[in-house]
Amino acid sequence: MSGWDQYVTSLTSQGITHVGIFGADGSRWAASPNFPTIDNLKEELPKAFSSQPSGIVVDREKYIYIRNDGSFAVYRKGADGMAIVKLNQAYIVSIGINQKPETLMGNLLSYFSGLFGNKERRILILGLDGAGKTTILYRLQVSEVVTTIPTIGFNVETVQYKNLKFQVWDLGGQTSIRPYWRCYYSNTDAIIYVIDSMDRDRIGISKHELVSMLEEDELKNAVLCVFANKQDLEGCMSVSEVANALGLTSLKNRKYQIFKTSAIKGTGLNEAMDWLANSLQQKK
Ligand SMILES: Nc1nc2c(ncn2[C@@H]2O[C@H](COP(=O)(O)OP(=O)(O)OP(=O)(O)O)[C@@H](O)[C@H]2O)c(=O)[nH]1
Ligand SMILES: [Mg+2]
Repeated sequence: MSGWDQYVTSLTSQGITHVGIFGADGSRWAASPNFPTIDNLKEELPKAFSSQPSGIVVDREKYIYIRNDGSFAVYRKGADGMAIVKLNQAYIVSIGINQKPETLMGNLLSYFSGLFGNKERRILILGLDGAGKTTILYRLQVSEVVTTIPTIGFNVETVQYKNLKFQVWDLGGQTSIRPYWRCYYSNTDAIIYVIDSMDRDRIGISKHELVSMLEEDELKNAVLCVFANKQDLEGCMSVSEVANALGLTSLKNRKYQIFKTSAIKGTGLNEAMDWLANSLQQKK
């Protein structure tokens, strides 16, 4: 199946009646079964985005122009809607029988914003004090190691990773501050939980904090990404030691993964962020 066929299949599986993808030269790249005939496709599609579009004839019936904003155009025929998206080299035409054009457009927009990532995701970075949370945040944001001081309160930054934009909240990890973590839980898409892999003495406390956090209702849909950090230090716990100590395998109903990272060396962070980006894409 080509990539275009996959777009068509995912869009029709979201309930859009007909989806067709056409090249700027009018050639058909992919279309759902029984995609209707559009007269003069090659001329009509560019015209849909002109300053004075007229109607578009589909299976001999005219869809009336409603609006276009240069990259999206909307048409309607009675109870049926049509929405057209203009890409660089192609047009995506969606037709919905008994579907309002606005609904079609909403479906297309949410599909494409998922693909091309305009939606900002909210991530919390949590973990005990000194685990490396703030170092990780700035490494992700500016690809540099910055000198940190213990965080009192929080840092919040926007991080663009590939096609996803993350709003990342880095909360201080000291004992006195931890009770405030829960003030930040609502609408969280993912948690990055950072472990100092050299800190054997406090891995039990870290597990306790993790487990009680995951019991919170507001976090029940949040994806969990554990960073076994400071892997550059000799004699640190291995990633499987950390996973065992945290009891990760007994987590129920939770999408999670653990990564070995070194915020100082910058290793493992991309793998972890790729996994997060993919998981969040699927979650939508
Ligand atoms: N060797 C090593 N040191 C690290 C690593 N990541 C962070 N550190 C160091 O660990 C110390 C604490 O890092 P921070 O990023 O301030 O820790 P934090 O989790 O934000 O701590 P709080 O703000 O107190 O909760 C700093 O001296 C960092 O340079 C790492 O991967 N390897
Ligand atoms: Mg900090």
